[in-house]
Amino acid sequence: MIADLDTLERVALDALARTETPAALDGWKSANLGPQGILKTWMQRLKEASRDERPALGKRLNEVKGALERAFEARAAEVARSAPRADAVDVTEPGIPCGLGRRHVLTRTIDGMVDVFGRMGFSVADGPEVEDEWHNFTALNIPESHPAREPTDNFWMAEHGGVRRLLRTQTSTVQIRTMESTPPPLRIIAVGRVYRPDTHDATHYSMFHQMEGLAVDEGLSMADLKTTLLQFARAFFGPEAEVRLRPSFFPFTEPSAEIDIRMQVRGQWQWVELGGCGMVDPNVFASVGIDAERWTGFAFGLGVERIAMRRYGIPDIRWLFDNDLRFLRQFG
Ligand code: 2NM
Repeated sequence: MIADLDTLERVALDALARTETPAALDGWKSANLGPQGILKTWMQRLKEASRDERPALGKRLNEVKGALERAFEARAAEVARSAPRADAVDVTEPGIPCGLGRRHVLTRTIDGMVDVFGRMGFSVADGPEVEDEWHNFTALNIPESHPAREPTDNFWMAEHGGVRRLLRTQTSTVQIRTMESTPPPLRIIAVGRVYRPDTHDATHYSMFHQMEGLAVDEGLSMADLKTTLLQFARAFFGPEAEVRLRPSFFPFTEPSAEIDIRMQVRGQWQWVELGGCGMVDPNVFASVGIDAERWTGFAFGLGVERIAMRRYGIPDIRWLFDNDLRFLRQFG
């Protein structure tokens, strides 16, 4: 019987030495030290042993039990130190291949436009898409009664601190904010999303992108405006591009004009309407506290989708926002 206990101890310690994981340790523990383990069986046998054998057997059984318990604690500590944790990162595993992304065709267009205006000394200004009436309308010389303020033409939002707010309908809000915070001379472009309720079709979407430019300096004229637009057109659409200004009206500029650019579209020269422009109205300067007797300014607004659609021959604006990668993958 004592010899059997010696064997038990040796076999158990051998098995323990071969455990590598917390799960294997648990298994070993319940097989040997657990309530249904082998030592429990031996306790049973001890009771059945003869009166002569019992003291020596009991002593040895206690020794073995103590030895296995101590060995278990020691091995558990070793395994905890060396075994990989469940949340550990195996740095030798092959990585998950990640496809190379690309810029959206609108981002690509915007980057190209920013690059050209950047080289003419314009820096990029930014502002919020949720605006108040002052920055979206009032400061831009748009009267209280103007139809542009109608609920059907705007995404009006809940009042905030007694101020009516809406999703901006043009990026001129950024020009107003910049003029309020920065004294002239100024040369900025603002680019971003604008929102107008519209039924979606091939040429309309309730969200689109604008790039607006503003220069404020002493002695600026329509000639500076037109040459700036011409430099842009030539850099962006090719050296043969031309610019035509057609008289128009905007509340925030006087005089105002539509911008047409003559460019080649699939081998055909044609005039394409790309936006509007004009000399900043003195009322706008008054709103932002700029002295209109000393400073003059020109401003223009260009539609980013229109430019991208012309440039890449995209016939439907909705394709830009469907997130269909089969379409978007062609660009960028
Ligand atoms: C356009 C057309 C004409 C414009 C005016 C201003 C500001 F704030 F300076 F008065 N920013 N942008 C402007 C002028 C925008 O978009 C079609």
